[in-house]
Amino acid sequence: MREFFSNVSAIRYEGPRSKNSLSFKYYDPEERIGDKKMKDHLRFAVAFWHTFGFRGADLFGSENMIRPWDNFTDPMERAKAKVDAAFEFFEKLGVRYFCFHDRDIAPEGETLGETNRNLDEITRYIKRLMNGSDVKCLWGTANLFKDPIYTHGAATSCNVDVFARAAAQVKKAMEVTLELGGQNFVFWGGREGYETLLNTDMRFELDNYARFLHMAVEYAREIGFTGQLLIEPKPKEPMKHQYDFDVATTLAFLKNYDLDRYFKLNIEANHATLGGHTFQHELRYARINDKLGSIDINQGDPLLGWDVDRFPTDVYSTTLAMYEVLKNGGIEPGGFNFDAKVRRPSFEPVDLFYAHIAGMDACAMGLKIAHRLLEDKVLDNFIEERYASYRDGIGLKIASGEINFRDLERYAMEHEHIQNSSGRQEMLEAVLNEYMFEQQRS
Ligand code: XUL
Ligand code: CO
Repeated sequence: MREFFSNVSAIRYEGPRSKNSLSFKYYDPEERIGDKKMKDHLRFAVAFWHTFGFRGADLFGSENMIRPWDNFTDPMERAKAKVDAAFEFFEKLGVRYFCFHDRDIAPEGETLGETNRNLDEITRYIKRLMNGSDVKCLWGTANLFKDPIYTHGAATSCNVDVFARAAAQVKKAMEVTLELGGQNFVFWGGREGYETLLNTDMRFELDNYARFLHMAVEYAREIGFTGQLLIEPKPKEPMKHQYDFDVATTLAFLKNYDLDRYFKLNIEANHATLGGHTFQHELRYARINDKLGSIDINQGDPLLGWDVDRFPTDVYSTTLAMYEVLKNGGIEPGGFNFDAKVRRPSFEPVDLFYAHIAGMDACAMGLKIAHRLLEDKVLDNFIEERYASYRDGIGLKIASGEINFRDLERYAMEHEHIQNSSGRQEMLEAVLNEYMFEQQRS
């Protein structure tokens, strides 16, 4: 097979003392953390779009990135070269999953039929490469936001022809995902939202969105796609307001339309922060509702108010994220998709390796710290103690739903002297730091 990253060989675990930047310092796939090996906790996936499709363009500048798999004039040849580069990258990095949009992997033709035939040909090509490796597909999705036809939305478009086209596209993307053995299928409502309510029938758009998702559920069942169906919340960008704003909004929508039993959520770190939440908040909200399905692992920038999709290097954030994942008992069949892109000045192909290594190591560090926090029950014990008053007496009656306002008034009159205890936030933050920096308390 042709080589696109000839200056990089397989990335190995060399431990924290290694000075080799093309090695893992913390991600040791074979290391056992609790009941599983690290590689089974951290089902990392590479995103086709950012890693092999992003060329560095921004609002002010054109493409600047060197990508040797682009050097083919025929679009199908170029698509195959991209797949070759991708598999070389997966193998060298030791990542076992990938994620893709339909339009990431194959060029569009003159007609929908031709586009679908292109997709079929590339799907066969990918399958052939998958056969010779243990790389699997974490999830597929349909790109319902790039084409100008989706100007007013896809499933929430005011134009019925667009609704039908979006359905046809999801139908095909689902077939391709099934063909590639995808373990999940994602819906990110990139243009499902509005720019102004002055021209928007919000109720009708939400009803249509739900009808669309019900048809998707039905079609998945019909073709035997048994993977997890996921919705990826995001509050804004590209639309001013997106309907799947955050976890809470998305759950309310799913429940309203009787869709909640079919879907879980794909939580993205930078979408959480765009919505005014921490990543941990979104993971927690999904987890306690049994809806934590998969993760798009990246990070925002506190100084920038849009979706910057940086690689996750903030270990505080990965620690608290891994804490939720471990509490959830893992996220399989979901995984950790690097929905992240290198910065425009990091334009060399080797930067793709540095970026993923940085992200994988930060997740591994977070996993190890979160595991120790859980083993020692540092936060669990504190929280348990904090709510102790609900474990007996009147507290237990409240918690088991056996009391009313009348009884509570009587109790309150007999207990007028109320004493609260400190929440000890700063103490707990210091404890977290001790665990982060491995200075175990004696
Ligand atoms: C956009 C985003 C998408 C989805 C898949 O912000 O996160 O890449 O993950 O469409
Ligand atoms: Co995403």
